[in-house]
Amino acid sequence: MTAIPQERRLVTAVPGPKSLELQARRTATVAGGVGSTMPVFAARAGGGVLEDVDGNRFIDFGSGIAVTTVGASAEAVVRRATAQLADFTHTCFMITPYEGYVAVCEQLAELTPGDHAKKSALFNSGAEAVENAVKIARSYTKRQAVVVFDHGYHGRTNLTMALTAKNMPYKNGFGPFAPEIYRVPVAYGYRWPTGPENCGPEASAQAIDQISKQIGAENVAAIIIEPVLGEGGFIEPAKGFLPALAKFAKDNGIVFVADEIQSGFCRTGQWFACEDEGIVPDLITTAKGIAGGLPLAAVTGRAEIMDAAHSGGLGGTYGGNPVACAAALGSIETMRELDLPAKARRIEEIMKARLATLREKYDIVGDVRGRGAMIAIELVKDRESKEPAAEATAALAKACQQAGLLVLTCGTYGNVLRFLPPLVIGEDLLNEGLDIIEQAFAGL
Ligand code: PLZ
Repeated sequence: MTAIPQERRLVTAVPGPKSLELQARRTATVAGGVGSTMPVFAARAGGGVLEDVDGNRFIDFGSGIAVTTVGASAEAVVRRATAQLADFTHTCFMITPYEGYVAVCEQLAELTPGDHAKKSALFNSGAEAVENAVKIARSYTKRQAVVVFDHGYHGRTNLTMALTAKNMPYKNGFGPFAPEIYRVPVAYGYRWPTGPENCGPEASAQAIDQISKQIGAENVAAIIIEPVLGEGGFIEPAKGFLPALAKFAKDNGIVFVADEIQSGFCRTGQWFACEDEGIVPDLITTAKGIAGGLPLAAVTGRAEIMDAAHSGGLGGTYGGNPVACAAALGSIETMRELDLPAKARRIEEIMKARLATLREKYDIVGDVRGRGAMIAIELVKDRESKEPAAEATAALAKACQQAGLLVLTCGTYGNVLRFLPPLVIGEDLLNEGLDIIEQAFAGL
């Protein structure tokens, strides 16, 4: 699978001298608005390990934000992408099409929920896929309004900034934003005022009431939701919420869009997270895990909706690039061969058991949640007030990184530690990563 030894190894301070040198070059030439979580520069990566330019090896609990699900250099991805590179790098599908694009659309039709006729269009990034889902839904419904949710994240382009909930760092100072976007409550069980058990029905009633009274269902083109909210804090909408919204959409001729850019492609222990409650979305947006690290994104959905946009209305120079399509076919082949949904469920079992002990031991752990290999801890100053503990979260992430474990944070309040290991990570490394997390809590 990979030439990199699957072991953690620290041989210099973090960051080491070579990373520091590159950091100086970067500061001089890379725009300040582009941030990085880790102060080290990558040299190679594979399996569950990322090696930096100084030879330090980190256990990877980030997967480049849920992208390298099959590892950063999966054999089938490298093999197929390499062969495609040698054949041709680009023709532009809008000029002279090629088989790889069609083959990826066939895979998407087969793998996404529902047995209706499906079609897809391919793009470069998640944000671009979401933008196109909006275009397609508006064409189909001849309506304009788009409904999104508290804590939702959908990208950084102009339209998707408007769809994204959190101001800093995504939107601040970057307006004006696109019109006809409306935000309604989401079923955030841990923070629901009347408790998690009431959250699903109450939140869906509130959301539906707001849509009906403030927008008018007949004006709504699309409802867009992440079946597990990612950047907003790994929030699993309380049970019943997604089915209620999907039914409301169906009853009112609204296109129901599942944004599975982060949660899709085996990450949550199923091929797609919306399968958990049997949701069959009208459209589904995918990216990240689909192509093992190459830039590819898709909108997949009911054939009649996907065909609503006029011929030539959808596209882009690079959308469905042949090398990215070859990588996607390699990535999907790997997911099937290694049964990665099962691997994600095993990762959940191991992580949840160990994180439950952390919750017993430390009051700062307010909630442990997530599914598959999309697991998070929400940190609070005390369990009664649930005041977010953002500083402790940042300190814990830093302590883990210093000890050789790459972890990420997220959440509207910046108080969520999130874990997104590659699904091919070995159990020894997974447990060693969890040891480091335990040590970081002990050292708080
Ligand atoms: N929809 C659900 O998670 C990307 C963003 C990181 P792009 N999430 C990581 C950052 O700070 O930019 C994402 C997502 C969901 C859409 C997107 C956007 O995907 O490929 O980053 O455009």
